[in-house]
Amino acid sequence: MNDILRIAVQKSGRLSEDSFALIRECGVDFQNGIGQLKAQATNFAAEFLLLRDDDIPGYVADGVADIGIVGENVMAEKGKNVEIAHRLGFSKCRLSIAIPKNEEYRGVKGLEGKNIATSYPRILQHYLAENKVTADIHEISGSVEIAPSIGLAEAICDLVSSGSTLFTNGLKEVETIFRSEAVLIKQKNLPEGKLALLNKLLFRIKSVQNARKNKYILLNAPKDKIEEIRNLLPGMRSPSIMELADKNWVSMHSVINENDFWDVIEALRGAGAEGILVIPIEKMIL
Ligand code: PRT
Ligand code: ZN
Repeated sequence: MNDILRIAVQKSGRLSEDSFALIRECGVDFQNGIGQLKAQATNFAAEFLLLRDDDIPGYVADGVADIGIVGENVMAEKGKNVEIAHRLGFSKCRLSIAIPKNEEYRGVKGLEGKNIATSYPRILQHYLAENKVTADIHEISGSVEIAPSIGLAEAICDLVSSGSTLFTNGLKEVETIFRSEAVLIKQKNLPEGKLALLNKLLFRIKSVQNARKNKYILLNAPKDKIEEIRNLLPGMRSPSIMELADKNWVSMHSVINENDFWDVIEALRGAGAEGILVIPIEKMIL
């Protein structure tokens, strides 16, 4: 009774904006004042703990928070007893090994005996052990990219998204050892009441994600092209078809996936569809 779901979120950093946006799109409102470490949801049985991302897996494992939003890289590095409840698809990046760009890369075995600087010693060690390579791992907490140029290490292992930081520091990416995105993690043994709240939140998150991935489409079709156009529109079940004042035409409504959006639009035009309207979907309940 009167359970409250305690949700750990990065206070300020690369995960924060998307995390807060997702929570708000799920219809959960809260006041997030500057300097505040805790925020109460006003219309959902939840409380937010605003933390550094590195602390989130530990807080969830210890039960201080019930769930949390964190990069999968941090979850894997901390090695705490938590599990992924859902993948969130934002803050995508990769953990890669990089070496000075003028050096020849001789494969992972070529790293044998080298000094590698990283903030991710655990993931790196695991990768090297899998490849039967022994290297000297130097753990540093930031500015990993400058380590080779100041003579601290011969290679680095750091997060990469666009690759421009590596490029600026005269490095080249030679191995990707881990791919990451933001994940919703949970404590392993949540009591029933909290689990029910988590499931309620997950249902909303999935509806928001489905809506983001799909668009609502309306178009006019000549009656003799209905079958052809219908085959191009998968829809949730099948497209809705409505009569128009002009008896030779109908209006067709459906949902299309963002991934094949332009291909479908071109095929629809080719099949004789006209007046195509595409509208964002706010929530999509499957
Ligand atoms: O203060 P706090 O401890 O909470 O935050 P933080 O500074 O430790 O982390 P933050 O906010 O920088 O990143 C949080 C999470 O965002 C990471 O754990 C990743 O899951 C994710 N993420 C996604 C990234 C990047 N992309 C990213 N590009 N985290 C860091 N980077 C850095 C990287 O370390 C490197 O310095 O960006 C640089 C490389 O970027 P490109 O675009 O030049 O390749
Ligand atoms: Zn951090």
